Amino acid sequence: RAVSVIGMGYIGLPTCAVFARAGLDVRGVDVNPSVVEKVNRGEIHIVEPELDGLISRVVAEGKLRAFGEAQPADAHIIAVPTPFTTEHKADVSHVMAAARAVAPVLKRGDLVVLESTSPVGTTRKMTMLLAELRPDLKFPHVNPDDADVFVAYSPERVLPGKVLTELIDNDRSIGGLSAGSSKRAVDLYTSFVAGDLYITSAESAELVKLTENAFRDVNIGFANELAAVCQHLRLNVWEVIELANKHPRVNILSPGPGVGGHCIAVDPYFIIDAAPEQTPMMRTARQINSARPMGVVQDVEKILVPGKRQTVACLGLSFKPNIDDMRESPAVEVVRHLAGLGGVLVVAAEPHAKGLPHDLEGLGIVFTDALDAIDRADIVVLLVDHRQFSLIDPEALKDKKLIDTRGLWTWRKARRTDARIEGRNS
Ligand code: SAJ
Repeated sequence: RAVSVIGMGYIGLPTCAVFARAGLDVRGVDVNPSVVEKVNRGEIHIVEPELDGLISRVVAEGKLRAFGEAQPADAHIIAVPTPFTTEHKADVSHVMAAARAVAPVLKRGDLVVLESTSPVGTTRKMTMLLAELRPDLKFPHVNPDDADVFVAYSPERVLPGKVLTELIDNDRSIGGLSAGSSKRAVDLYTSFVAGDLYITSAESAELVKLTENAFRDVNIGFANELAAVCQHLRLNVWEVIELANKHPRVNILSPGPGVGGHCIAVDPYFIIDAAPEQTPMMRTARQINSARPMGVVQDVEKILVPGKRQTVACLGLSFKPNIDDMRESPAVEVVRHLAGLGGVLVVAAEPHAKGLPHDLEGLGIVFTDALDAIDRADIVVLLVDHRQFSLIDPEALKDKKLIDTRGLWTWRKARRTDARIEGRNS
């Protein structure tokens, strides 16, 4: 069985790897020639634990080959980005371009699966485009029981940094445009997925994916609102959350300097755009979370001594802990604004990077290691809860003004270990 994966990015490339490991003949396709060359050399262009070893093995075994153009196959998986425009609308042009590329190589009996996070209705629209380009084939959006080509939507839901395990273990929803399409997609994913597969409609599967990330955004928004409440009432939000979470049906997420990454801060807009009147809560969560980086900057401004030149150490630049990805990072946004404040020297540390990201270059920011940054600082702002930072000796922080946006140190200081009276279950 041959499967072609269009788009060899953060999702497409690991997907190629697991299909190839399962014994399928995999043809990876990408518009970027350097990605194609790299993969064919058995190398990878993204950072993901254990992916490099697996790719070099399946390429060496001849199970994965990369191409610049769409290839004939029995199944075609589309895993291209769906960014959003400045008006917060989904840009599905890459999906449609991938469909245009696949259309000429489609043959009777083929399966097309869209995996890209997409607004509700995209799978159907993509199928209409395919049908327009290939009038000689019958597609399932017209007559589900009489189709030559099968089409389904099946979103990925993997966590960057754990992609290879989550691809295998997570359950998946499969939304076929027909019962036959769902069945074909189930057969395909069964080759490597150990989790359960749930069949639904394409539209429901599209909304399920968006809902997962919107749910997380709304819940992080709740945590950030609670942090503002606690700041107002001079209470420790980390203690309040930890104690509230002792309730068996309460599970509050963590406040922070904002929501970064390429999914959670984007996907809610796809729902908001489709149902603007029905989504005041998702919109508010987006506003709360997007305002967080400036909130941190204001917290720093409040403790600056007027008229005195001060050094602010910023610890962490990535968008979440223990990874190196600094794109769409709220920490980077905080650092950029702090560097623009008069009388402030910003020293930044990111243990997972060798230097500043491009968008922070030329702003007079000093890049150094965490201990040196702390040593030089009047104010220390913790922006990412990297494991390394939790090991910093509190002595080093003794004389510094601290803003701990992730509760890595503050909670420890405030923790009243003697206030726990053990119950019979302990
Ligand atoms: N964050 C908080 N507080 C929290 C949890 C996260 O402020 O309690 C922040 C993080 O620091 C980060 C951002 O939110 O800046 C997003 O991080 P994340 O770890 O929650 O999620 P992502 O973006 O790495 O991956 C998400 C996952 N979705 C869900 O957990 C519902 C992943 O499973 C999806 O596959 C991925 O989006 C995607 O591709 O859609």
